[in-house]
Amino acid sequence: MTSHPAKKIVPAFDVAKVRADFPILSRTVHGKPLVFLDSAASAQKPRQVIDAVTKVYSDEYANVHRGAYYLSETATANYEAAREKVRGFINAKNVSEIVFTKGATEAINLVAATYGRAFIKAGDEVVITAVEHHSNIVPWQLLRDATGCVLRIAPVSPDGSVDLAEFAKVIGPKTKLVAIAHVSNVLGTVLPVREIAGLAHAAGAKIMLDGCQGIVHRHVDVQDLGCDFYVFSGHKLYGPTGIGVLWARAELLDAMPPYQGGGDMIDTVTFAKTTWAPAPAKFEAGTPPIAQAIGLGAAVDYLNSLDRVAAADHEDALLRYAMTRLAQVPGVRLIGTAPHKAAVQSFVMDGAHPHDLATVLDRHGVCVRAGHHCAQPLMEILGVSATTRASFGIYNTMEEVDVLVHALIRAQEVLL
Ligand code: C6P
Repeated sequence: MTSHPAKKIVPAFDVAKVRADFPILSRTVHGKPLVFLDSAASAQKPRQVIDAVTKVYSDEYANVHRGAYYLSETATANYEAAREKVRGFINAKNVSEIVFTKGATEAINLVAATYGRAFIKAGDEVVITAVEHHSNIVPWQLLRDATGCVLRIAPVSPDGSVDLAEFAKVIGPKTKLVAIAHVSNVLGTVLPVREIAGLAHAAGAKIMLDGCQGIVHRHVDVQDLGCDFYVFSGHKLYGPTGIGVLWARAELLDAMPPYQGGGDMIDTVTFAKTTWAPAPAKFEAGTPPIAQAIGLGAAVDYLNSLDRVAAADHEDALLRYAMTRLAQVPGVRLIGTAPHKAAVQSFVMDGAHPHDLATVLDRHGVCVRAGHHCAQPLMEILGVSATTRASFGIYNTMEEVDVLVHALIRAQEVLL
């Protein structure tokens, strides 16, 4: 995980102030205060994002890049301003390197379908890891089926770490692309992505980072990370659903063929031949998710208004506290104890199915995710069919960890 740029030191993170920005956190569920511990699936939204989206639809809505009238020009300016906000947020060199997609899943499919089809041939190798989300497995299987390329899997250690020396063994002269998670959505492991980028580049390969979970918990500087592609979804970053980002180096986007054909991605069209607009328009066929992009811009503004160093420290403290408290519950086993972790914790409890556990926790107002977390191959390696997962955001508190632990103990009484 990248370290944060130097910022002013704030003594403590004001979580109460942050919570006040998220209207949903003051509601109850089953008569209990909401304890939302499923931000890795999708984060709640601050008032600032909700207001920004409402403003688009109530005040400033029109299609973008098309109309010669005031409202369309305003919508276009706001949409493009969101792109610039995202550029600044990840320190991309140029705004043309920011492609809006409908989410990380679409962004990965875009890379596989365009870069993959154009530059990866039969016998070439794509390296992923054992911890990947289905969204970073299946697109490469589709590419394998289409091209005859080979999918190689870097192993995961029992504690959830991805070992660099083991990783090096699956990279070789045939590797064309390394596509790996920045942070595991199941284990919370922070992968040594800078070092892996070094290995990939030394082998002459490109590297794509699935930043869905990574960008949520730390400062991301794509230039500093040394990657070639970085993707993420807006909805996990406190923004709306239906918007995601593909960042890629300009020369790669220039070389890649378009993903979909349609309006906005063309330069000229005749029945005989079509030429493409330059990136990012080349990859944004059709009317884009306008309000969603502007909402993501508002989420970026919101995060920039916080001290993100203090926010990350707060999340790390929550994780450490949760790991300690959960491990003390009899019959609970933590899944994912790597030394470098972000605020995601899976666990299993003897004699209780994760789904049943999640259902009982819900009666206490506690929202957690249970299941395979879209990582079935990882579940098989870990020897479990499912886990229960608590994931933390900037708005969670130590008291909520206590509520989780208390609810788990009550669940044991009900289920065992
Ligand atoms: N993980 C979770 O509960 P989309 O659905 O496109 O926004 O994101 C897909 C995705 C890709 N990579 C990683 C590492 C992810 O965590 C996710 C989404 C959610 O863990 C929903 S399955």
